[in-house]
Amino acid sequence: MTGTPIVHHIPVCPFSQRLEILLELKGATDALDFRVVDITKPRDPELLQKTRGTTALPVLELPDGRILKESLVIFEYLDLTLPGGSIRRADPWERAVEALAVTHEGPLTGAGYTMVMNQDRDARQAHLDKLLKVYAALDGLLTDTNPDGTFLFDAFGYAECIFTPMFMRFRFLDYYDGFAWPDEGFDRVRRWHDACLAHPAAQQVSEEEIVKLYYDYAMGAGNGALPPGRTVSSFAFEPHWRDRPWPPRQKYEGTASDAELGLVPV
Ligand SMILES: N[C@@H](CCC(=O)N[C@@H](CS)C(=O)NCC(=O)O)C(=O)O
Repeated sequence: MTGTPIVHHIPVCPFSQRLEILLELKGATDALDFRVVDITKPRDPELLQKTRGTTALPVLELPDGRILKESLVIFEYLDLTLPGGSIRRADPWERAVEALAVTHEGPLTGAGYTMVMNQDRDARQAHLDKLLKVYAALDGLLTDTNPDGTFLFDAFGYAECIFTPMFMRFRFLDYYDGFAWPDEGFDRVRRWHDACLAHPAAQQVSEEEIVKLYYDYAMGAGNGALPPGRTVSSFAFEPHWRDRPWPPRQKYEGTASDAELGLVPV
C-alpha cells in the first residue's frame, strides 16, 4: 500500500493528540496527513459517508480507503505499523498493567468533562469527588507498580500517551473550577501528572489555547454548540485564539458576550 494515511481531526482534540504524541515518540511526525475538520460547521457529507454517519474524530483513512475509528484502536494500529517499533511494554505482565491503567481513561475523561460542563454550583463538590476517586485509583496503581519512579514504568510510554492529553485539557478545571490537588493522598499520581505535562513529546497544545477554546464547555455547551446569547463558538478558527483575551474565570454567571471573548470585532 503506497501513500500517506490521513487522519481527519479537530486540532485541539485530546483523542487526536494521543496520535500526535505517538508520532513524536517514534520520530515520525510526517507519517500521517492530518486534515482539519471545523467542529463549528456541519460535517462534510463525503466524510460522513466514509464513517457511515458517525461524527466523532479522529478517523484514520488508509490510502486504500479503509477507515478506522476510536483513538485507542487507531493508536494500536499505528503503533504496530509505523516504523520505530512498538512503544508498548514487551513483558506480558507490564503490558497488562499498562492496559489496566488505560481502563481508567474513560472514567477520568467523563469525570473531568462533566465537571467542567456542570452549571450547578451546589454540584461542584460531587463532581470533584468523582474526579478524585479516579485519580486515587491511578495513584494506587502507580504506587504498586513503580513507587519511587515518575512514570508508570521507567519512561514515558503507552499509558502516558493516552492520559497526557486529558491532563492537558483538565487545565480548564484549574482555570474555571479552581481545581487544586488535596494536600494528602495524591503525591504519586501528581508526580506522574506533572511529568507527563512537561514531557517534550507532548507539547502540541498550550494551557492558553485550551482555556480559550474550551470556554463554551465551561458554559455547559460542548462539541462546538453555542451557549444561549452567543453567535460564535469559542472553537472558531477566526479570530485566532492568540488574538483573543483570556476569558473570565466565572462559570456560574452565564456567558460573556462574543465581543468580550474577542470572537467578533468590537
Ligand atoms: N472515543 C472517541 C472519542 C472521540 C471524540 O469524542 N472526539 C470529539 C472531539 S475531541 C468529537 O469528535 N466530537 C464531535 C462529535 O462527536 O461529533 C475516541 O477515543 O476517538
